[in-house]
Formats: sequence, structure tokens, C-alpha cells
Amino acid sequence: MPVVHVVVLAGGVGGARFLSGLRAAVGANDRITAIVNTGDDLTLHGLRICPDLDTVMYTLGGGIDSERGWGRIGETWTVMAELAAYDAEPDWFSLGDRDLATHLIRTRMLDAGFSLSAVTAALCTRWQPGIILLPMSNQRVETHVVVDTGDGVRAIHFQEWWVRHRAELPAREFVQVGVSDAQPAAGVLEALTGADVLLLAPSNPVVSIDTILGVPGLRDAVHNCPAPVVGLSPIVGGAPVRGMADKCLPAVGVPTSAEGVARHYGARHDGGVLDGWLVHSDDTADVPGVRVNAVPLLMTDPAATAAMATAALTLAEECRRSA
Ligand code: FO1
Repeated sequence: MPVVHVVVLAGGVGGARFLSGLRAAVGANDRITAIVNTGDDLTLHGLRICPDLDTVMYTLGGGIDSERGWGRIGETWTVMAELAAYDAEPDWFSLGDRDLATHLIRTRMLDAGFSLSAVTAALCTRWQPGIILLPMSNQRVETHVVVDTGDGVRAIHFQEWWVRHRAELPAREFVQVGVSDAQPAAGVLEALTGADVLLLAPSNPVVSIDTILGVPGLRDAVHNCPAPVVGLSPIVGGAPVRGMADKCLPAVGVPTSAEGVARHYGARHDGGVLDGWLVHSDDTADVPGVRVNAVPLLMTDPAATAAMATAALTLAEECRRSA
């Protein structure tokens, strides 16, 4: 079996879980490159925080708190308590003591002029995730959410919307601040042209996958990549498996369904990006030009997740053969 290079567009928690299953599903000599969303990134207390990159790195490196889905296992919160004693704002975004070390290293390296790609590679030297982690861009792209807070319409950072307000403020629009000046990070375009298979992880279609595809040049690179492109639905039944995709999709006029998301991504022959689409066993999706398979899509345990990943690779092979 030739060495296979699988490239995955991924966000945070769902993407990280899927990548760990994919790593278990591929052969020992196969390579995985994750192109990770950085639109959730923010600067707090003077530190640069990259939630999706860290969630993937910790999950595949064995440091994740799998209950929470983010942050470190065995975490303590002493610094947060001390910040609270100073009434330091913001207090709604919890930074654990262990997690803070990651942000201190990242901020120090960025301030010294290293790119986010270089910082990520350096952090992964410790964590050894077993895959290549690439930020979607080395330029800052931050997702902001246009909401009506009751005293007027304004844009707040995605994390404030998601963490502080628990996505309870109806999102009117998502704006990626800085995206027009962003470029794909080093290695991203090469990964897409060199991929044998390209997968869209079951991440949030709006704030993760669309944010990645929104980096100038990235959507075209996916559309034109020689590898078959297969996505996995993040919506099971009529609801997201995890997270708040159902709070995001209405803002972009997409139904909260497996078919709705697939039509949103679009069939490649129709100018979109999909050749194949995996939906959950009980779901259906009719998207002209997209080959659809139905398999269990609940990442209940590593074996189930590996089976999903295998089904995605199988579907990619079917797409390649029928191309
Ligand atoms: N999510 C929360 O719901 N509450 C938090 O206080 C919080 C802190 C946090 C710190 C570091 C980090 O990497 C992630 C953190 N998250 C928190 C999760 C984060 O909002 C999400 O992982 C993504 O941004 C959305 O996928």
C-alpha cells in the first residue's frame, strides 16, 4: 500500500477527536496534515491564545482534558484565582495554570518574530501529536459575531459570544476580522496540492471550516486539489453532535441538517468543494454531484471514531475511482 498523505481541514474539539480517530485508522507510514482554524484565537492578559491549535495538539499529544474537550488534564486554576483577586478582566475565559505555559511560550516566540507556524511546530516538539499541525494562516484572522445585546447591535469576539454569553445572543453575522490581508500559512498550499485525500472534519461549518476556506486562495486550492475531497457531517439528526453549529448556521442561511451543510459546501463540479459526504446512519443528503454514504458518525469512543475515519477514506477511494 503506497504511503498516503491525508490532509484535513479541522476546527477544535470535534476536529481534534476526529483527527485522533484518523491517526488510528491510517497505516504506520501514512502522513496526516491538519490545517487548523485560527479564527477563534484571541489575546487575553497580554497572551496569544489559539484554542483550536491547542485542542488538537493536546488531544493528539495526550494532554487534553477529554471531559471538557479543551485545556489540560489535571489542570489547576491558581493564577485565575489570583487574577480574580485583582478583579482583573476578563474573568469569563478560564486559563489553567498548565495551559498558561503554552500561551507564555507562544507569546514570547511571536514577540520574538517567529511565525505562528514556527511556534506551533516548536510546541509540537514537546507534544509529539504524530501529525503535522498547520495554522490556516500566520496572519491574525479573528472571528467576531454581530449581535444585538439589547442596547444596540455590535460585534463581539467569537469567544465572548461563545464562552461569556454561551451563544445565547442570536448571531446576525460572522465576520472574520483581518481575513482580507491573510495568506495561507507556510506549507498549507503545498499540503493541498500534495494530498492523496482531503477531508473536511466534522467541525463547525461556519466558524471553523468556512473560516479556513475564507483565507484568500484556500477555497480555490481545495476546489482545484487533485485529491478527492470528502466531508463528514457535523450535524446528526437535526442537531450538532457537539458545540453550537445550530447557533451559527441560521446566520448564514443554512438549514441545520446534513444535507443543508453539504449544499452549503457545494459539489465540486458545481463550483463547491465536495466530491463525497458522510452522513450519520439515520440521515440522508441529496446533493447532485456528491457521492453520499451513511455510517455511524457519533465519536463515542476511539474505535467508533477510527471507523468513521476509515469510512471517509473508503468514500474518498470510491470518489477517486468514479472521477
Ligand atoms: N470554553 C469555555 O466554554 N469556557 C472557557 O473558559 C474556555 C477557556 C479556554 C481556554 C483555552 C482554550 O484553548 C479553550 C478554551 N475554551 C473555553 C474552549 C474554546 O472556547 C473552544 O475550544 C473553541 O474556541 C471553540 O471550538
